[in-house]
Amino acid sequence: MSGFFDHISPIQYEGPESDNPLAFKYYDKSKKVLGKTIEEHLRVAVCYWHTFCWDGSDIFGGGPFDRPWHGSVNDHTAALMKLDAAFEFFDKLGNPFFCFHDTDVMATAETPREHTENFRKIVDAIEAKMASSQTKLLWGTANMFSHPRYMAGASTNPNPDVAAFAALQVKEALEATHRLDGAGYVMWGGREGYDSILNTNLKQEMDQLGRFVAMTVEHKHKIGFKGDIWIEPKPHEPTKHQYDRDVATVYGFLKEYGLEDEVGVNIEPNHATLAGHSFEHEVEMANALGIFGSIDFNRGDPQNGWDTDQFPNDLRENTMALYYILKGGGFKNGGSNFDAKVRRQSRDAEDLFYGHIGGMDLLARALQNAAALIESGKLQAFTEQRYEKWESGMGKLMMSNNATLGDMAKYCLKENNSPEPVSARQEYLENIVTQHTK
Ligand code: XUL
Ligand code: CO
Repeated sequence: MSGFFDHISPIQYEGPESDNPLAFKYYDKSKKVLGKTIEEHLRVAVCYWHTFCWDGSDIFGGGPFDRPWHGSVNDHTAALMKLDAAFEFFDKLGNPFFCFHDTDVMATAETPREHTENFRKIVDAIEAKMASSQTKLLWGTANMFSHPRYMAGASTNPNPDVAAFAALQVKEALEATHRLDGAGYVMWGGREGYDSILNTNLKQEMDQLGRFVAMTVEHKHKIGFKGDIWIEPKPHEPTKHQYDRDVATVYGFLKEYGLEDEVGVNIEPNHATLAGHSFEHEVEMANALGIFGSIDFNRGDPQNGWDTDQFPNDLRENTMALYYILKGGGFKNGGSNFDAKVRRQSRDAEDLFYGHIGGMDLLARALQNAAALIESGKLQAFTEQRYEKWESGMGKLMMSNNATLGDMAKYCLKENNSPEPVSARQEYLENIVTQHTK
């Protein structure tokens, strides 16, 4: 045991009446909900980057966090210390999964050879660590946005040598994810976008990105990785226009490059709201397009127009999102990754526990609310009834490709019917959600 969290005992479920801030009040992992345990439904993951890498620095100042596992230089010894801290944290929190970027886990590298060497060395150590832990890998990814070489993008860079470095990173990270038995692989296009159209060949960059994602899919099949690949939409930040702005845009991109059956989406609520959407809109859009994959749970700040990555705490928002996740069949390879960071003034290691305990309790509650909404059947019944006329008559003929525009017009004239508007009952439905938000 490395002893970074000696003062914290393993987190237990104590129930809603508990006063213990270091206990779960709702995340009763073995409780059954709609035939599966809460743990099996949610597939909670802790992310490496915000939790173990970030030192609390922001654009105005250095890092105030107390992180004894951060070495003075990020060499392999420091990477091993961080790994010890991470698995001690996982073992105490009891999260079944974790997620990482290559650069989160490894010693800093400058050249391609150094990158490969340092990354492979730490993947060996992660594999050994996982052998004596219950925590599995939800997904891996490559960080192709922090290093200045990626200033103008990774695969969308004007310089193909930068894309080649990105290819090396993705190849290594995908192979490591496969080796560590990850359920998925995420591609967030950190700087796959542009700041000014004046210096950008948009079509060329989109084609580069399309080919790069296709090469990643080809490599997945070549190495026999059976997990999923997910793109993580975000409208802007760091670039002004990110090519993968929201779920619908990503779907259009996948269609354009023939990848819609191969790649899904990892949805993040703070990215959804930055794009002007609600979280549940993005989930249901992914369901409708058949590309729902995984979630990076967090929240933004309604008054701040950027990606604040706070731990989720809005019960209604998450009840709604989980309702649409369950309605779509729930998580398969995906899960609930907390892409969330404690605030800069929450400097102690125990604040990391408060953040995750709160998030897991919230999701457990939201899941049970969502299950109750599914079981009541009221929202579903109302929506089905609203569209039932499409199951017969002219509606059915149109949707089965058995009517032309002329046929519809002829029918309309024959019936000579001016349809009466019908109430959509929004408040009635909102009251049902309120009644189930407990
Ligand atoms: C950035 C973001 C990333 C991805 C992984 O906004 O969400 O952390 O989740 O690269
Ligand atoms: Co994310």
